[in-house]
Amino acid sequence: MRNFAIALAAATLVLGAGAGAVSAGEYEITVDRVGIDTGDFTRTGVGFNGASPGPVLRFREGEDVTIRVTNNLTESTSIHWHGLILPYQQDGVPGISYPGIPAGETFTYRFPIVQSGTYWFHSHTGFQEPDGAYGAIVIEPKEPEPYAWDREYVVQLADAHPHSGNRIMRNLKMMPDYYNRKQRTLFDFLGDAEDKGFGAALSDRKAWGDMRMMPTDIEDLQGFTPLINGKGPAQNWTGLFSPGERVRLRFINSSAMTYFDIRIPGLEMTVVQADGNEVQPVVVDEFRIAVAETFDVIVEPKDDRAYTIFAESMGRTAYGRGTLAPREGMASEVPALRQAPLLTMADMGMAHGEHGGMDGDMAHAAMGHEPPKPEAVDHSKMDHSAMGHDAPKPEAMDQSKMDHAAMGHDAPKPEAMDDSEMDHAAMGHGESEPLRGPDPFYAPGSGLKPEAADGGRFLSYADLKARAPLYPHRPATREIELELTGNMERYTWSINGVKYADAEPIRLQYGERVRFKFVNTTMMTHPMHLHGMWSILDNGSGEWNPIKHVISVAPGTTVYMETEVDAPGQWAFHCHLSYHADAGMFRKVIVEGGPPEEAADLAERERG
Ligand SMILES: [Cu+2]
Repeated sequence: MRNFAIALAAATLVLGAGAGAVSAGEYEITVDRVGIDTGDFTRTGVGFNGASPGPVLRFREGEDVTIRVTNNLTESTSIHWHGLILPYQQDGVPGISYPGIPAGETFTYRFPIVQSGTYWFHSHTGFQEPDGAYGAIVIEPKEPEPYAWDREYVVQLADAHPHSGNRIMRNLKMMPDYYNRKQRTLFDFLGDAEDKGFGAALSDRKAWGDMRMMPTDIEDLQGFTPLINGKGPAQNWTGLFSPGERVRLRFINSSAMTYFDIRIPGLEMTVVQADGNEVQPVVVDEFRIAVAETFDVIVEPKDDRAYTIFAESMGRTAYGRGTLAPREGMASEVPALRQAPLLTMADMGMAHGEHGGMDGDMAHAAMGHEPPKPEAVDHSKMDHSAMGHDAPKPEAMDQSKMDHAAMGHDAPKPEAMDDSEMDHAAMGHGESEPLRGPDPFYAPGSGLKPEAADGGRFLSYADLKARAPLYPHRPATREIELELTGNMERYTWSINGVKYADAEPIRLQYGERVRFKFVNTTMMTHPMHLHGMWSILDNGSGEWNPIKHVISVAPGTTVYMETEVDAPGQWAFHCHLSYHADAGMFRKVIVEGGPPEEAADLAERERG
């Protein structure tokens, strides 16, 4: 096992002086059984070129790459190039792009590199990615970037778990709170009763109980060890610098399930790219990175001392830790985990923010709408526009709560967010810290809204503005509403109440611009990832809306993104939490039309 750790360290340290490194355009990758040593536990997993994480692939914008992937496993595999714009047959999703790579076989990917920035690659087969099959991609741009740095490091995060992905999914299906170690206790309840009064505490408790959810359900997979470039906190991945240098850190969250809040005590971070695309620089003290997102930041450590890279999981159950230091072997203080946040009724879309929120009884009545009720899942078979209106079926209703139910009727459609749409259109245009309003990407009154540990600035989606628009700004040609749905009791996750296996593909027309409306009626945060085309996050910046490949949607919120439909073929569109995607929060997208030869190829593929 030790040898694996060393090989892995060597693999991830092939960066540093790497800016300008030669890319031959031809790559060989093997998919292998590998040993993983996190410092807390060792296990076998899946890796690339004999290690997990796999190599850092360095491409150059404008080159054509050929990548031969040989499967040394005894099962099928695949590699998906996350965030890369490429022909759909090269996208690497079994059952959508191609059949996958059978055991013992080699598949050759060929595609042009038409973009630059920080991305990553991972298996799209089963739970190979949570089991360790991921690596980083750095693409050097044709034109120099508009900022300078002296050295750079990939900082790739993961949430290694002692259990295999298959075992985790079996356990979650059997007992959805199997990995939730933060369940509330009678002691917590008595604390609530003291704070809010016994009645309020009781009805609040009853509401959560009726949803089969708990206010601590922020991380439905706990017990993992966060890794930075394959190293656990005790193994302390270290990047070297000379005081006064500008260091570019390419953060990639390759976790299966875990969001991280990242800070480097003593250093400000200038965010220059999000998901591989240039943003107008924002100086922050801390930022949250959703599963599958990337953020590039530049730091300038001036002192001859070590700085801790601290990546605290959003549910505060674990942290990743690395170090920037002038010399090998140095370390700095490791902060304590902050107190775990608690979800509020607002995170369920139950509260109306400033309008005073709902008391426990009202919230309880409104619960009748919620997907967690088994019969609500059947809504999926109905027209989506009818959803949320027919839910209070008699059997699901406590008749005495009828009035409340009527009042709460539209609560799960958080129009509170429509207010914030207006708010954030007006905000985030560069005003100084004290003037910033509430973060529009969290429900008003949310327990999840992050704050910087040391009182500084926490990056919001509202802060992200493209440096230059990638597309001419134009109104969307149509809107598609996608409700993010789930049933925590049975560990099913879905879109519009329908899981992938039962869903029709989403059909888009080549050349249109589609506006997607995500309505999150679950109490979990979902990082939504559309393959093959850019996701333009509507954060109120109009033509400067940031261009991303993952859009994180917090509980109780409505978030919009737009897509220029410019890539014919079949694409995956899913929540990037591995166990949510597998449980059904996943769609196939078919882009019809486009250049004639592509259309013909697609037609043939659809005929099977
Ligand atoms: Cu999800």
